Amino acid sequence: MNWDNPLFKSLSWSGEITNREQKEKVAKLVSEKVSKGDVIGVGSGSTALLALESISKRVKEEKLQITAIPTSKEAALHCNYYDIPTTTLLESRPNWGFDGADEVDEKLCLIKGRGGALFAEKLVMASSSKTYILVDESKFVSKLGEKYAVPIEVDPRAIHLVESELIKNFNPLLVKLRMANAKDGPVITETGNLLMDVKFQEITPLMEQQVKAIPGVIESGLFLNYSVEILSL
Ligand code: ABF
Repeated sequence: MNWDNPLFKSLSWSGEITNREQKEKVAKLVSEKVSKGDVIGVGSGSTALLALESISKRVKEEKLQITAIPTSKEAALHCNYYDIPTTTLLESRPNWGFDGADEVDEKLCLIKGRGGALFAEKLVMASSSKTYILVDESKFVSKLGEKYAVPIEVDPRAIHLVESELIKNFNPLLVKLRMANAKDGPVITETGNLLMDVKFQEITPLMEQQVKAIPGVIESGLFLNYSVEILSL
């Protein structure tokens, strides 16, 4: 694949970046963590993109050699855009990583996956001894789930089973299949699965394992006990 093609360059980021100023400052903080030779897990989303941009400046200025393990095709494209070589979890393990989040509580538990890349984000995070979570102040919550539903990636054959098990076990307030739009139908993840957004009444410490134990659930956006450090202002 020739990532140098101008077509890919134009694909860098088309979405609007909210709280850009704060995110850029946090991005700069993470760029200071980079050392020569690091293998770095690269998260998805706008904050992770700004972090990558900031890291790429240091890499160029100081001629640091680093390798990235991207958590999505979007992140892989961005790495290529910034001339940062990539590898995979099959070939290497990250020394550390960085990623964004949708919600963070005081115990450093997270909800992630609004961008739909939660499966690879969790694989990379679980493979890293430390992940910096980059957030602006809008991401802090006193109770996990207070703003966002929890995304759950589900094998398409299992959507009815997963829905009924979720209702039976947790009596959630809402279970919704994530739609791209009415015309295109549901969002399909990079691994060919569907996403259910689930608003739970309460999120308890064992819930990540309990949700994952439902047959057909590939992964959830609950990141309840990982080695993370929050970088914020
Ligand atoms: C990824 O990007 C996701 O897990 C999370 O949903 C989202 C956060 O995006 P942003 O940094 O744009 O708010 O980290």
